[in-house]
Amino acid sequence: MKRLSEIRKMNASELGDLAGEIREMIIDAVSKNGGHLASSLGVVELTLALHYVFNTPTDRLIWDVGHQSYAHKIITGRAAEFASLRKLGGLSGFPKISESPFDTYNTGHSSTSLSLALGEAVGRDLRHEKYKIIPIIGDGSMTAGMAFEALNQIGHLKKDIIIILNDNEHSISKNVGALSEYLIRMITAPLYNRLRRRSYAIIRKIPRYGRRLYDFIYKQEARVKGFFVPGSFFEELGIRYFGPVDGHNLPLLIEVLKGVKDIDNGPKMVHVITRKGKGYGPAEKDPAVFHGVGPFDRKTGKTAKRDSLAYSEIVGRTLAEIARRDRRVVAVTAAMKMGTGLYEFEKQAPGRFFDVGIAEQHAVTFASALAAKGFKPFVSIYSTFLQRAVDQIIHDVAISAQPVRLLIDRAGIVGEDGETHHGLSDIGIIRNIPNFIYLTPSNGTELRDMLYFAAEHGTGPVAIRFPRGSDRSGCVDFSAHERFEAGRSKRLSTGRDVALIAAGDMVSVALETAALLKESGFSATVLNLLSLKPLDMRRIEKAVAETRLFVSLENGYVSGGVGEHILFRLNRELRSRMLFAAGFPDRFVEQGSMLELFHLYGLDPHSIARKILRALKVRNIDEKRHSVRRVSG
Ligand SMILES: Cc1ncc(C[n+]2csc(CCOP(=O)(O)OP(=O)(O)O)c2C)c(N)n1
Repeated sequence: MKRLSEIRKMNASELGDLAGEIREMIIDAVSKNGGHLASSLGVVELTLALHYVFNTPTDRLIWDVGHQSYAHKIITGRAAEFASLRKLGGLSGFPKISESPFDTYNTGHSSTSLSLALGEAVGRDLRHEKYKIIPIIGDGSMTAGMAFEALNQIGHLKKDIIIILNDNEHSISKNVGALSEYLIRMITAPLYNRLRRRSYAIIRKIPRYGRRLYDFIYKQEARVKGFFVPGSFFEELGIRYFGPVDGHNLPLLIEVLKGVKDIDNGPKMVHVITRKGKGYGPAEKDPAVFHGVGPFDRKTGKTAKRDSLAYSEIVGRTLAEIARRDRRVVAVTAAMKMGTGLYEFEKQAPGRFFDVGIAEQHAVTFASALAAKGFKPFVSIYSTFLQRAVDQIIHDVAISAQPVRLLIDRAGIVGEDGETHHGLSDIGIIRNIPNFIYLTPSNGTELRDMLYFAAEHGTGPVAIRFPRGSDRSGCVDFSAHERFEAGRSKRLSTGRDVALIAAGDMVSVALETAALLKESGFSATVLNLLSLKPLDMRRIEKAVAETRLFVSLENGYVSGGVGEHILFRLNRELRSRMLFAAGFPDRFVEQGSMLELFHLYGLDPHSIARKILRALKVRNIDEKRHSVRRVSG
């Protein structure tokens, strides 16, 4: 791969060839490692144009979410390592400060780029520095409240920022939330027409490309009118609007960006139209599937078939089933209807399905009012994104004990997406909010039972946390469900030496650990907690009292976790039997496959069994010594 200084000297046709080469590299790496394919393919020309026109890294590109930054990584000195994308110890799938000076901020969650850009612009100006700041935000990310909070202040402070609005009409699925009535009014409004004339006048003056750009805009206009905030909205906020520009026409993009770069004062926005998945047929055809995708066959575009059902699919199917019988059940997603499995619910009850866009805070408060109106809202959000809505969970749901059902998907480590995406904090957060019932299944059947329980529980909020991936038992009976009782754990085996008190997906680790211990002649009690709140203290105490040592196991941070809480609730004598709390330490966990990470953090059955065996053997020796001393004394 050419160096950036050489790329900046290339002519149009060389740049075009380079775009093709970059696409090849992206498709190749993602087909092997998985990743965010469609978004990254969509911005190859835009990325080249930005680095071509701006003096990066002195000028600062801020990629919103950062999932589309693959081309950026390739042309900023990381081509040789690109095959390690998302691997343990390899390149991150998101911008990462520690990786390169071109990566300006650590990102992964959406809609932070405008706030970062403004904060940086204020800092730059206070320090009398001179450089450009360019946030690149997608039309999906632009729908989140945080982006609007930033726009509000950007228009007010009028700092020199160049916002690139990357409009591909998609969030993960088709973008939602069009303020269409407002738009219709806007399109006919005099301001819009005035603005349009001005934009056209600027664009037509661009040497060589002006005419073509003008024609493109003209053709796009019908479509742009369908976009929820055409330029006039931004203009009203004090942000100069340019576009729309064809995001795959490199020479044109370069000219437009050069023109806008030279306007020194105030915030500007360049509206760029791109195609998600551009250059790879299957991804263009189905951008939602190729938004974030596992390894696939690049010839056919087919992903590997899973042999067991994902937890999210169990949620989607079971809720669709419950909704068929109960018309009060409604489902809410924040732009993740595919990932959360709720597309199944949408098929069953489209009128009771709500995709609110990337708006986790709104999703929770919206659901609280639906609950207040007598409906049964299920809100499914990934653990990591639910962090956005902690105040809404406390203020709008818990205080008034609204029966909102929170489905906390991708709880625990998630693997290759790394630090920004692991869901390690929800136990510490939700367990400490009054009024919540908080459950965690160890398999799909238990998840189904809990969903039925949650649908019927009408006196307060219920949260259910479950991990990324599949129920490994692989056998979920969709024709039946059993009554579930909150606050009751399940004893899976009885032993004398150690009690393994496990939550959620750590139950299978506990069972495997018990099997390993058995091979060495030790027996274990395994307790499946099921309920993180209320805790089944009676059974926990009994299990601990009947064994010599105990270990808690959870897929979350130890600090603030359920093991710590159990320890606090036990009496002094039983407390002294805790050997360790298995979970993640107080640090941000890197990327890697889930198996690798469990191993790295000593959370696989072999590592856990090894520690327990060491302790049991030491105790055996101590106890023998004691009895020898007692006999001889
Ligand atoms: C707070 C938060 N919620 C949800 C997500 C999951 N997510 C990642 S990318 C994405 C869609 C972003 O759409 P857009 O900004 O238009 O970018 P595109 O992928 O279309 O280029 C979503 C919902 C996230 N990263 N952060």
